[in-house]
Amino acid sequence: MNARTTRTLAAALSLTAALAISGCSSSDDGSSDSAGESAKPKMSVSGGYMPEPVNDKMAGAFMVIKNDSKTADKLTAVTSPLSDDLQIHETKDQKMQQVQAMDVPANGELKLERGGSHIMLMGLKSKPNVGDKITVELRFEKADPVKVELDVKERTYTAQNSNAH
Ligand SMILES: [Cu+2]
Repeated sequence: MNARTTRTLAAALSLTAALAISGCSSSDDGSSDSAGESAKPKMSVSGGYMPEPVNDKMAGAFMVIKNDSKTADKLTAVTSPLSDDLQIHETKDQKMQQVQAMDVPANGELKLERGGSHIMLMGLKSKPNVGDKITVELRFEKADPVKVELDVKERTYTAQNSNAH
């Protein structure tokens, strides 16, 4: 009588243990796919160019910066071997003014184009000529920095995707 009771009890205990283990392992499965939310935005740049500047005092740089992520970001600084003073300019009432940062919307783009927002290089170390390539590095609030090579184009050149045509 005693032995049978013990065996039944043991069986009941091991059943409980099995349930507890399977319950535990099934709750583990759900936590593997939560990486997307806090992912860093990633930028891609296209159509970068610099119109050949008149002299070595200043030059403009134009491009389209695309943010393919769900996280909004900001362009905060630009550097280049050609100049120690790169500025981010916006154009308001046909006058340009320096800003500290410029939005790159989530799943959107920041267009730097003639007559609009652009990058300005001040006090050039040499005067670029048509055919040269200029390297600039874009810094963002969240995304990793992006190095871009700009083609130096004729003074009147405008990117094909602009409204000027
Ligand atoms: Cu400017």
